[in-house]
Amino acid sequence: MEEKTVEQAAEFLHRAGSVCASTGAGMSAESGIPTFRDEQTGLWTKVKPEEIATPEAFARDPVKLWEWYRWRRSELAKIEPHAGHLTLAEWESRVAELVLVTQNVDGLHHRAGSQKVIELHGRLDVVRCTSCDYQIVGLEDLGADPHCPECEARLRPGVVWFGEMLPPGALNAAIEAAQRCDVMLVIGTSGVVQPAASLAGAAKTYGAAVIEVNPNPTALSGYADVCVRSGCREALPAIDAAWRRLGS
Ligand code: BV8
Repeated sequence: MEEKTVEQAAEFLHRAGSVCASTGAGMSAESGIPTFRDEQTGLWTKVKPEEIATPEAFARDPVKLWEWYRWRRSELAKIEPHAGHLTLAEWESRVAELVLVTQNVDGLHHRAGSQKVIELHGRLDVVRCTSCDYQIVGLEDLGADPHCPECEARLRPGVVWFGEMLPPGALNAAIEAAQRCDVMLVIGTSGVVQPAASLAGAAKTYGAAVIEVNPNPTALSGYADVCVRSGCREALPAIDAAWRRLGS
């Protein structure tokens, strides 16, 4: 990992009053969750999320889609947040404001202790009724084709599918945080999925310094003042150590 970019990132954070961290699947990769576009394992090799994580795919074959979510929920039960998640949680007390906006649906930021988390695409550990307002939180196995105990309609994963609107409150809060921040951290996202990918540009337009933490260049790299070309599990603690060397 290039020491220079780590030091530069620490400098920006040291001077920041407000920080927005935007995370994607690369944040969870080192906890063992496959990303969407990197080398895939298991079911990911055979499917394109944009084609199956949709209301149409659920209407067409709910049992097949539930098989995918049942597998992903079972995987979630086996994994832990890593040092990068813990570092972001700890940074909430290091700056006046740190808002964490995540595209991830795995809940790892909460488990790591982050308090101010905006989840743009929902959560895998939430399941809700397609008809009434029943919902259940947890990762227990609900079977192959779960139905609502209240109204008997089919249950669905509590995530936002492609083609579905994001939770309006979440998206507005994320845009405001991006526009308000002095530093935007873009961590582990390819910048493909909209409107989440627009946050980095919004932050840049409003004068923020943008730091990308990603081993690979992405669609958002052009906005970055600093690119830390490393995995976030190693990069975030390294930036933290450099920041501490600058004094609290
Ligand atoms: C919507 C939940 C209104 C489900 C997900 C323009 C404006 C608005 C919408 C659109 C638009 N253009 C197109 C659209 C439609 C669509 C879209 O963006 N399509 C894409 C494919 C072009 N967007 C939507 O439908 C959104 N809805 O806007 O509503 C609307 C509606 C209809 C029409 C128009 C507008 C809803 C999108 C939400 C989809 N749901 N998840 C589930 O999980 O089952 S998206 C899912 O995929 C994730 O949540 C995440 O958002 C995305 C994956 O992206 P990344 O997180 O970036 O992951 P990726 O694998 O791509 O990249 C990983 C990165 O990590 C890589 O760069 C890699 O190098 C890096 N990495 C790897 N290891 C590490 C690492 N980095 C650091 N450390 C490491 N160790």
